[in-house]
Amino acid sequence: MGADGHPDIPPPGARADWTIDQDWSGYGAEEHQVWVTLYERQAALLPGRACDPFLRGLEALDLHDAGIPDFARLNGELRRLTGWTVVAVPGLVPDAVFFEHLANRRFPAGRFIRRADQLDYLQEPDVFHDVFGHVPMLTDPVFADYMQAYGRGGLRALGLGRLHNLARLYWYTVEFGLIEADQGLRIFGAGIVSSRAESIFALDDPSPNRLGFDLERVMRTPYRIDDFQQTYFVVPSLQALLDATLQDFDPIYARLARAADLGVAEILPEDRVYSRGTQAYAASRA
Ligand code: HBI
Ligand code: FE
Repeated sequence: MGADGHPDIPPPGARADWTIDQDWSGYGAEEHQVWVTLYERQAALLPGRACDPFLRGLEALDLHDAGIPDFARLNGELRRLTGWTVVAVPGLVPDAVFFEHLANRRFPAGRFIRRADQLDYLQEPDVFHDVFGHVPMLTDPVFADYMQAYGRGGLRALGLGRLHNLARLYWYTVEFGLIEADQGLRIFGAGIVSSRAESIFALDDPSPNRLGFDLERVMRTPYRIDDFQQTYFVVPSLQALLDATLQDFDPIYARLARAADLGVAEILPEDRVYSRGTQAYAASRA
């Protein structure tokens, strides 16, 4: 076992870098139908909620046609747009393997899809979360660079013992990020756009805090893996997010090593507050 609780060696049938063949022709009609159902739900919900780069990416990749996308076909277009590709993996892969792929502009995506009776429940990232949720943003050149920078940073953070801090950056941006658009707040996080309920909750519910993004502040903020977030962070632009990650993290990690974590729903005097959440939802679930 590695420090992250995953076995260090790939399962039988997977390559040394944990990739497998997608075996697109091996999907059954029921599996494709799960994709179509999820796709139609989200595609109806996201205009006016997801940010323009996501919606444009979804359009450009033409992801809906024949159910679960064929990665070989998808990669033709994605590679042309930003030099990223999608590779199939059996499920969660060890942190170092994950970062190595990202640092080389490869996004590891689960091959399997959730069952038709579990549309809203998911323990490990499946092909719908990974491809519908993550890949449209990878068509945006600035976001594409941000993900690669994160992969490189992940490899460094692992060596420095600060992965728990850096992982919060991924969580609150790549998975659960909001962005300020001309018309108001929009979603860019994959964990939100791939979830029907959170696509509504993250923008409309009075319960969560919505706070301005600050890199070091985000890295001090723990997160929920079991339920909707209690705090969402809002980036002013993807460029601002990329710029924040291009600075030297060493002094930040040095300060974080001495700083206490914040509460999941804490609001600091210096925070830019878009919404002060009631936390009523979180209280109802406690
Ligand atoms: N593996 N397939 C997969 N997908 C992920 O999102 C993922 C992973 N392994 C590690 C990981 N994420 C996280 O621990 C890092 O982002 C911190
Ligand atoms: Fe994800």
